[in-house]
Amino acid sequence: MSSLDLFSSTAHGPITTPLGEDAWLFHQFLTPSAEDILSAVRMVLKSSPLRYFTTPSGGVMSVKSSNCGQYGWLSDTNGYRYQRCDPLTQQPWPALPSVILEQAVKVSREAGFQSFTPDSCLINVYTPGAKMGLHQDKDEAHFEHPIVSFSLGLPAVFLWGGIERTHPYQKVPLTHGDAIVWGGRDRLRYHGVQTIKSGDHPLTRQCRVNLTLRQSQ
Ligand code: MD3
Ligand code: FE
Repeated sequence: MSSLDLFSSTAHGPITTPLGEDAWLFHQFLTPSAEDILSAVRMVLKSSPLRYFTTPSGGVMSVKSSNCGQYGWLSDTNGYRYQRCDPLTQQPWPALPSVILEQAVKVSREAGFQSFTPDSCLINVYTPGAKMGLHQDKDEAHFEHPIVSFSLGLPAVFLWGGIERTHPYQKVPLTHGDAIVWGGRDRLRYHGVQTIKSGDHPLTRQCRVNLTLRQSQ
C-alpha cells in the first residue's frame, strides 16, 4: 500500500472528500468514461438543443440547458417544474443514455445509496461569465433521494452553503471528471456556482458541462 492510499475513503475506491454529513466529492470518478459521456450528451442535444431558460421573475439564466430522461427540469414565466416533454420540440425528452445512468448509479452506491434510480438528467452548459446563484433544489416530489452531479470540461468553484440562505458558504473547486453525491441531511443545502473563468479544455473547449441526475417523482 502506498502512503497515498491513506487519503482514500476506502482501500481501493476513488479518492473522496466529504463535503458534509451526507455529501461527498469523488475526485476524477469520471476520468475513464468522460469522453463517452460527452458523446452521449452531444447526441441528446441533437434532439433537444441547449436553450436559455427564463426565470419566473422575467430574467434569463446565464447557463444554457437541456434535459434527458423521463422528466426534464425547466423554468419559465410560470415557475420551476419537471415536465415529460421538451417545450421547444413538444416531444418527450431524449432517453437517458446508459453510460450516464450507469456511472450515476455506480457513484451513488459508493456513497452508500443503494436504490438511486434517476428519472431526470439536467444538462447545464456554462460558458465564461455564466454562473448559478445560491439556491436549494426543492422541485422534486420527495427529498429522501440523493442527487448526483457530474462536472466536465472547464473548472468551476462550487459554492456550498447551509440550510438557510444567510449561512456562510464554502468554496469547493471542481474539475473535469469530478462527481458529487449528496442526500440525507445535506439534501436541502443552498448551493451555487461562481462565475466561470475563460479557458480551453481539450474535450469541451470554452465550456463547463454539468449533469445533475435526480429522482424527480
Ligand atoms: C448541493 N447545478 O442544476 S450541481 C442545479 O453545477 C445546480 O450546474 C449546479 O445546482 C451546476 O440545480 C450544481 C451540484 C448540486 C446540485 C444540487 C444540490 C449541489 C447540490 C442540492 C443540494 C446540495
Ligand atoms: Fe441546484
